[in-house]
Amino acid sequence: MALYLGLDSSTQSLTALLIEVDVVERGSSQSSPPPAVVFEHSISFDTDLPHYGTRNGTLPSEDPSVAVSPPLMWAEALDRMFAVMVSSGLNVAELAAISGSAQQHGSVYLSASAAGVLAGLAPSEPLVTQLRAVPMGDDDMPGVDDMPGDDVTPGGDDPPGDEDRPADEARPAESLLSRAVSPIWMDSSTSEECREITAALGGADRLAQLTGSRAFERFTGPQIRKFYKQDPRGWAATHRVHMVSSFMASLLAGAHAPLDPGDASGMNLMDLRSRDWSPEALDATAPDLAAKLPAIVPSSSIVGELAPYWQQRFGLPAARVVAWSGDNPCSLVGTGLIREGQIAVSLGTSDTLFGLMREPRVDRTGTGHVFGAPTGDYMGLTCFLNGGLARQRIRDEHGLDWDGFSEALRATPTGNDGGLMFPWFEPEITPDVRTPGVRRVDLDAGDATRNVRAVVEAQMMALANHSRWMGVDIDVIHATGGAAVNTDILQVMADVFDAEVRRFEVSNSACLGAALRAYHADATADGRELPWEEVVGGIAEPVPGSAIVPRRANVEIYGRLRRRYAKLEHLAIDKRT
Ligand code: XUL
Repeated sequence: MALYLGLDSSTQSLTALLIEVDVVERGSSQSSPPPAVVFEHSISFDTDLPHYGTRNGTLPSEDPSVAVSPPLMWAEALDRMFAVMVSSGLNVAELAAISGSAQQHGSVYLSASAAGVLAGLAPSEPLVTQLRAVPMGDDDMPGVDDMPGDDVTPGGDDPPGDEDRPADEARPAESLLSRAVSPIWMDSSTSEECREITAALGGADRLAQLTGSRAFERFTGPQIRKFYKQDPRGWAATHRVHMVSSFMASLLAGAHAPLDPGDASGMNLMDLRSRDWSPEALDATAPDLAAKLPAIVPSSSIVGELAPYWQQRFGLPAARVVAWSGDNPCSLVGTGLIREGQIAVSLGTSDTLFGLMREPRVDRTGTGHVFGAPTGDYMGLTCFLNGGLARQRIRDEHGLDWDGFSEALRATPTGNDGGLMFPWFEPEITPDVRTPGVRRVDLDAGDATRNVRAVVEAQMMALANHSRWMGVDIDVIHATGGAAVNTDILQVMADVFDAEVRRFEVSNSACLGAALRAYHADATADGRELPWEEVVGGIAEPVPGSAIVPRRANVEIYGRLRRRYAKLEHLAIDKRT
């Protein structure tokens, strides 16, 4: 038996999931038992580590466009997680490999002393105490003697002499960090830097073709540029910029870890085709950036072994540390999407569609993203803001509950007799609609049942139309998220996409994906060829018997309606922007 650990460092929590695999049986026959989940645990940053003062995982900020988190909180959570895991009674001596998933786009800024601190971690002291300690003779931390004490949150008071720096950019007390805080994916404060990078790269389309996405405020390149512009001294003191993923892997390996293409593609800095840094994009972002970034390695790379700190403090073996990736690439594996043609649609507060792509095709409309996939392929991802939010607004406006919502859907004909809606209750990401407002065509706003059908049909047609850029012939959809329990909504999805829809119950899909990636990388490192079908088989699979098949007559109706919807959407956007 072998244990594989997947960790997920997300915005609000750190989750761990261990799978047990009968590697001998698994290597010899296809009928061997699939991997089984034997441990799952979550640590909430706000409630379990309240001394960092986060709300929903981020530090309070007066500027609503700023979203930063304390990176030492993530490190402390890791330490706590191992303590919980080893006291669970599992035979941790069987731990063979560890990988991880992390919120994408977040960045961690480390000083020149970080490599020494990481390599010299003593098992007798908690991790975070050592990361925070100031070694003697450290001269790359100005005013270090005046630093706030351990009991001050990183986002707290400015140290003396740093009056001009924004509060959330206070020079850190920690020798390891050259910046106390990490900007994360919820930050939208870099519009100016997005414009500058876009101009330097010759326009949004060119940047998207090169890196997989046009410039987005939350992407790491614009965030790095903002830091370099606002705090040149802090930038000069930065020796290594890690993503959350490679920072966490570095803590486990006790050395600077490389980055995988899945997470590196969320930076506006990686050349999508070469899977290496784009010198042009680096030049457009900040000086000396090439020297400060980790190397990019394939996702299945072993980046080291568990550092002596973890082995000795927790009685763990020298398990392999596998490159971490972003949460979306990990979710691709965790939802069993390992061939082109399978996609996932997550129906949550917002709706997200993602799937594997063999080729790096890029969205010319600039709303979709292309990331590296853990399989060595690519993945496309498109996010629709007015998802569950819009369904709920319609439900509430007409005084319905979810059963009533379903009844309304069943009571109305496919195509809604021509009644259409553009449900932009909030500014929409896909398509890009900055000024919100719901638009209706041949539809009375007071007609409850037809508005229910209109919102669902609109969302499914938008999902289908705005995923065409992926160039994927979709045959199977794994539907996840709260609204995936509603089979009436899933029937519309099947009919609009002309694809079979299967319900997928995800809990911790990113974390499961990370554990499965550890399993795959471990086998590969041993020279065993382990097909991805075998990795996900029996564990990352849809609910048995949940398949909903498209109905021919409805597919034909939606084929025509989708074209009409696309045309009217253009007109509606013109009126909104
Ligand atoms: C993807 C994105 C989010 C974060 C969430 O572009 O910003 O999905 O990865 O953790």
